[in-house]
Formats: sequence, structure tokens, C-alpha cells
Amino acid sequence: MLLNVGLIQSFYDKLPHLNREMRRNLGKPLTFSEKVLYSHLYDKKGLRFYEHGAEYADFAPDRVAMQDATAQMALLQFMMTGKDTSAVPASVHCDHLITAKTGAVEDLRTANVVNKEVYDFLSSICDKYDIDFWKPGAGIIHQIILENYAFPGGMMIGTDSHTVNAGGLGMIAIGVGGADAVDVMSGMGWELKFPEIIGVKLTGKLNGWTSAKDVILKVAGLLTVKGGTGCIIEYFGEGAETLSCTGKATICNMGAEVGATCSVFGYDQAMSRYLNSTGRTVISDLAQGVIEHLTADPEVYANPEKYFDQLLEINLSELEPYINGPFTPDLATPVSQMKKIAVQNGWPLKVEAGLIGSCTNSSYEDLSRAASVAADAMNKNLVVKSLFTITPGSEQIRAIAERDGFLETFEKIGGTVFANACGPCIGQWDREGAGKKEINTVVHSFNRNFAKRTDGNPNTHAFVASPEIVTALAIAGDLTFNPVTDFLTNRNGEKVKLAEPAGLDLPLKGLAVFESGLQVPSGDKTRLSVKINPGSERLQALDPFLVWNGHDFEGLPLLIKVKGKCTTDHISMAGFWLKYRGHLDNISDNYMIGAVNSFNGETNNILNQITGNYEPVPQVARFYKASGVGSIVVGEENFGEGSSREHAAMEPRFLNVLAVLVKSFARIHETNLKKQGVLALTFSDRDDYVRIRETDKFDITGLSEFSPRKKIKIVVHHANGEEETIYANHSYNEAQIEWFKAGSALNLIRISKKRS
Ligand code: MIC
Ligand code: SF4
Repeated sequence: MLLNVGLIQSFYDKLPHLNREMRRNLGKPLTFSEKVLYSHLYDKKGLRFYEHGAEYADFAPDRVAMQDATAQMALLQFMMTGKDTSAVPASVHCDHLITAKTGAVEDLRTANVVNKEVYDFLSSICDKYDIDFWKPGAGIIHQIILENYAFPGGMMIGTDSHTVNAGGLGMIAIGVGGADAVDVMSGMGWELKFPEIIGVKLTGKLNGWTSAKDVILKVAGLLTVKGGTGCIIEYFGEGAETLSCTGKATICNMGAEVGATCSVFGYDQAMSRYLNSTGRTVISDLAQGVIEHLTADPEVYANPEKYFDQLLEINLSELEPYINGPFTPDLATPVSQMKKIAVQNGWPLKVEAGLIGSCTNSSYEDLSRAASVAADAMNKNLVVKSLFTITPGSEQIRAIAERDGFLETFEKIGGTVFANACGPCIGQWDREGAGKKEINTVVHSFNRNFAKRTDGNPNTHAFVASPEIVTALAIAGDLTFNPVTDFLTNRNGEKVKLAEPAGLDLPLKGLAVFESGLQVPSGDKTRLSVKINPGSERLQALDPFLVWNGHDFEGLPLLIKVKGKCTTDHISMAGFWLKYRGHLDNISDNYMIGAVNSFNGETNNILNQITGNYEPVPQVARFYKASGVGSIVVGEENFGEGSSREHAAMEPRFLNVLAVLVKSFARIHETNLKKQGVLALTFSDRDDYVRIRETDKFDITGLSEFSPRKKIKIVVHHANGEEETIYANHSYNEAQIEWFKAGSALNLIRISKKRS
């Protein structure tokens, strides 16, 4: 048991009193999300109502989670604070840096060699700051958290956007940038705009080919990639209670794809069963004792339209399986419509590969259901038409899947089991032939399907579906196959139909015996030192960013005006570049290389206003920086959607991009920009986007009067001598303006540390 039971017990002991006080002071029944948020306010004195979607509040999360690709920068920043231990329990997970190629054993061996320097750094720094360190091969951060650390009613932040997965176990778990993790590990309050709360009422019961994944695929279609921005999605209703805990986690996991701050389910018996089956009966017993405080007040679920800021309803009995994509997770198509829609859009119909697993879908239920489909295909003498791969979420689940025969079944139909890691989900798939950039289709059970994300090939059309649907499509080799109605032809030329998937939500035989891969802090600080080789390609100690000089920004050339979707994958690509996540200078060479220049429709080819040449974005940014010139980036909607990676904000800061002006931001990226000291602005009139020309220069004025809610005046100088004045909005509060002035939020912590 890794959890500190004493801490959880004392939190639960206080809950009844706290909830009574909240209800009295707020004068209304509370949603479950509100209960968790209010019970984690940094300062609980004078508890009062916070206006949803408007007021900032400071929170005290119970724990922090980090994965290897973001932990490097988070901990490099933490080192700069001069603290000697993390103020809250924290963990680091080595999962993102393992490339999937041949199979688990070989790929892990390679990763341990190739990433040795980074793993050594992380292991030593975790030891120094009392952080749990999960070695490569132990599993994917979110699966390990669900299996070991999550608890109902708790609050946590993590340096990965899918931290939200823990909502499946009743936790408010939020994805953040590393600088936010530094705040919490330094013992400071963690600031968040108090979210709006979307209620999703689930009725009915899943059946046949439909699974929990289809709930969120449907929600993604309804809300779109930005519909959840600034919101918590709270699921409830009799349908919610029929879902397994891991199914709930899948739904919460992909809430990141609609931009939601997080998603959550109130505590129920499915969660209790999951806690018991993962060796945490003591927690489920404690939770049972405060059960009414780990869900919303009854009035809320009885009259949801009165208490939620927005309400959706989904009948699970009528829900169809969905396939979402390509290139965006909110393009939702019911399986029955795929024939028509795929042909209409000219999507490649042949499925080249089916990939299951990932942090989103590698539960016992997922693997058992997918294995039942695979076994059925074998029994019916079907040939599997596509490549088929499995990435288990953790060593625990892998060992159970092996013990219970699922892996053998997958291997028998030709599947390859990859290491317990992110692998193909984050471009860490060394796919044969991907370099040829052929137009092709793959189907996976992961969560994101942005261009290039799976195998680095921009022409790979990636579709997201449940593991059982992915398995069926891999068997059929056809995107338009509908297992609910369609037949396949087997080796004997007979027409056969796949049986509906069957599985169990939890293993009957309980936990498997396995090597967890956890390194707990030794506690012996005297012999610990964290070394960074000054000549390293992969790690670089950080230099503080410069303090704002007190002057307006004048004559900033436009670096790039981005057209259309600009996710963090476009801003700071993963895959190959993951290896530079601990080296700000080196990784800055990927800045914006995936973004489309609105003036020529090309990627990584922009005008250098000084030389007049067209060059790659990082080259032009470095040229401006070397010439002592700052620059500005312009973009469209939901800018910075997707990942929590703060490299997407640190790189522009490092390259002297002083402002980012867009139509709208995704939450985590906007905060990351603010924290790193880049001005994050939105067009007051979004139509002003069209006024921006390739050769423009910008004056950002009135910065000495920079204040909350006050628009910022920008003078745009066109090359022909004309100028136009436009206005920008921002969402900075007083404290965040101080981050800007100090050069970064971290600079403020360092200053206060020096003073104390
Ligand atoms: C992702 O799914 O995009 C990642 C890779 O897990 C990222 C984190 C990262 O970029 O390191 C995320 O979701 O935050
Ligand atoms: Fe890893 Fe993919 Fe999950 Fe991100 S979404 S944590 S890359 S498995």
C-alpha cells in the first residue's frame, strides 16, 4: 500500500463537518465537483461561494504526478526554487520515452540504454526530493495512479493532460504544466479559475458492442474539442453506476479531448470493488463511512438542470459504438454510418494497423473484451488482415493479462505486445515504412489522433475507437466493417459473424505476482547529488528568464500567423523530439514546425522580415533573437489544444517571442504561457485576425498599466506605412501580472525564497 492511509483518514474525518459548513455558507446543495474543490481550498477560512468560470481560487492538491517527458523540465524548475523536499507526496513515471518497435523485452532494453542519462537524472532527483520513482517498464502514469494512488474525494495535479483519468476513482485530477507542479511541490497554493460544471446524466445500460469508450466518443462529438474548456464534467445517474471503475476512468481520460479541466464520477460500489481488487480495501472501507460526502447532495441529481451550468443526457442502452477521426478526436461517426461517411470523405478504407492499450484503454475489462473478440475470430477460422499491437498500461495489468491468457490469445492472432508505455500513442512507434509518407488508415484505442502523432507520417489517418471495435476492425482490415451487422469470410470461404465481446470488469483471481518497478526515496540525503553534464545533449540546467524591463514592446515582427488547428503537437512536436525534453535550447529547434503558415499554406517555412528569405520557424526566431528583436505569434481558435507540455510555452520564451495573440486558447497552454512570462492575448474582435499581414510589425502598448480586465492596445504597422489599431483581451489577474513582470512565475518563487 503506497497511499498514506493516515492522511486520507484524517481528510475523511473532517469531511462531514466541512461539507455541512460549505452547504451552510453557500446556501445551496452542492455538486460532487464543488465538494471536492471547496474541501481543497488552500485557505478554508471564511468559506464562500466562488463564481464559476469567473473567479480564481487557490487550491491545495493532495499530490502531484509527473511523467518522464515533462518531469525533466518540472524538476529542473523545482531545483531552481532551492527547496529541499517536495511539500506534498509526488511520483515520477518513466513511460513516454520508450520507443515501440520489436516487442516489450527488446524495446525496454533499448530504452534503458538510450535514455540512461535521463533516467539516472530522474531517479537521483526523485531520491533527493522524496518523490516516488517508477522505473521504465512499470507502466503508464495514469494507470499506475489509478491502481495505486487515486482515492475518492481527493485532488491531484499532474504534468500530463490525461491526469484527468483518476476522475474514474472519484478524484478531481487536473493536467498542468511543470511550473504549476513546482508551485504545489513548493507548498504554495495552486491557482485555477473556478470551473463551470457540466452535468452528464447517464441512463440505461451498455450492451453488445458498445463500451464506456463510446460514451466519451459521443460526448466529444457533442461538445467538440473546445466545448469543455474551463469546465468540469460531472457524470451521474443510474447509468453511471452500471459502469466499471476503469470504464469511468476511460471516460474521464478523454475529457481532455474536449478541453475539460477534468471529469469526475461520484463514489459508488464499482469504485469500491476496484479499490478492493487493487489491494486497497482499507480505503474503500474508509470511503464507505463518508459515502454521502463523496457524491453530490441528493437535490442536485434530482434536479440537475437547477445546479449544473450545462446539462447533457445520454441513454447507454441506445448508444452505438463510435469511431472518431481522422486527425481530430471530436469527429464522431457511429459505426453504422462509417460506410457512407468514409466513402464520402475519401478516407482510405483499408485498415493497416489496429493498436489497443494506452493509458485510456488497458483495463482488465478492455483487454478481456478485446481478447474475447480475438478468440472468437480464431475459433471461426478468420484471418487477421491488419497488423495488431497491444500496449498494456502497467506491469500489474500486463502480468494479469498474461496469467489469464489474454496475451497468448493476442499473440495467436498475430498481435505484438509492446512495453508497458506510451509508445505508438505519442509517436514513439518505429513503424516500418512510415518514412514513405503513404496515405493510410490505422485505428487505435488511444485518445488523440492529431496529424503525425501515431507514427510521424502526416498522411496516416488515425481513428479512435474502443479496444473491442479496434480488434474487430483489425480482423476485418476494413474501416467500414460494422461488427454489429456485418459478416466476414473465413479461411474455408464461409460467412461468419463475430460474437459480441464478453469480459469481466475485474480479475476473478485478483492481483498477479509481479515486479512493480517502484523505487521509493531512500531518505538518505547526505549522499545525494543531482548531476547534469554540461556537455549533455539531453539535459541542460535552466537560466532564469529575464525580468520585464518596464517598457512597452515596440516594432515586434510577426514570426508566424498560424492557419487553423494549432495543438501543442504542432507547437512542440513529440516523437523524435521527446529526447530533448530536458534541454530547452535543443528542443527549441522544433518550435512551431508543425504549424501551417497562413500566407503560403506550408509548414515550417516563414518569411524572415530582416533578410527577406523564407526559412524554418526556429531559424527565423533564433535570427530575431540574435538581432536583439522580440517577435509575436498569431493564431486561431483553441490554440495550444492537447498536451500539458510546457515546452510549447518555454520555447517561445527562450526564443524571445514576447506575445502570442490568438482567437482563443486551450486552458493549460494559456496558463503555461503566462507562467513562463509570454504575454497571452486574445483578439477583442476575432475578425482582426484577417488584418494581420506577413510583413507586419506590432507595438504592444500601455504595459505599465497592465491590469485585470483592461484591454491592451496594439498598433499594427503594415509594410506600406499604414497602421491600424486593434485591441486584445487577456485573462490575467493581479498575481499573474506579477509573473509577467518578474519574467516568469518561477522567478517570483525564487525571489521570495531569497527573502525568506
Ligand atoms: C500526450 O498525450 O500528448 C502526452 C504526451 O502525454 C502529453 C504530455 C507530454 O507532451 O509530455 C500530455 O497529454 O500532456
Ligand atoms: Fe501516454 Fe498516450 Fe496516455 Fe499521453 S495519452 S499519457 S502519450 S498513453
